[in-house]
Formats: sequence, C-alpha cells, structure tokens
Amino acid sequence: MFIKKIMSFVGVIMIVLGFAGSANAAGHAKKADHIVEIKGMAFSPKNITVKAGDTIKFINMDAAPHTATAKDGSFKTGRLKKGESAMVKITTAGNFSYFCKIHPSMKASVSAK
Ligand SMILES: [Cu+2]
Repeated sequence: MFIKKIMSFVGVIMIVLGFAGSANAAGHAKKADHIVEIKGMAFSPKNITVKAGDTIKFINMDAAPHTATAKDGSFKTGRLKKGESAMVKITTAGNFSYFCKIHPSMKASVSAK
C-alpha cells in the first residue's frame, strides 16, 4: 500500500519533470541565431552576416524607443521600448539595409548568404 503511494508520487514527479524538460527544449528551439543590440543610438554589430532562414533578435538597451525596419520592408521589429526585444527571420539571401523609424539616422545592414 505504502509502496504503491510512493510509486504514484514518483510517477507525478516524473510527469512534472517531463513537462519542464519539454518546455525547456521548446524554449531552446526558439533561441535566435543572432543578436543585435541597440545601444547608444546605434545597432551593434552594425553589419551582420547571416544565412537565409536565420533569425535575428533585436534588443533595445537604450532608454529611447527604437525600431529595426528594413528599407525594402522584408522585416521590422515594431517599436521597442527599453529592455524589449523582437525576433525577425531573414527568409531570403541578399543585402538588407535597415534603419530606426524613430531616428532615421540610425542605419545598419544584414547580409544574408
Ligand atoms: Cu531609434
């Protein structure tokens, strides 16, 4: 009887751990391939080389809001406040210039191979 209780308790623990494990795996799969920080009114790194299909996470470290908006419209983060981030996917090869819609003098580029 007691053993049976222990076994079912262990079973519950295993299920909980299993869920935690799969949630972790899903989180890991969503990790960006590249990270661009927006800091001091600039994109860093300013020029990044990726592979077609890669994801880039833009993180705004500034107090000012920023965007990362492709000139040709192929990707955009939307407005990012301090500490916010957004992930975009570069679906095709090419050179993509992008800028901040709020501060258009902030320019950078993505080169996708
Ligand atoms: Cu900006």
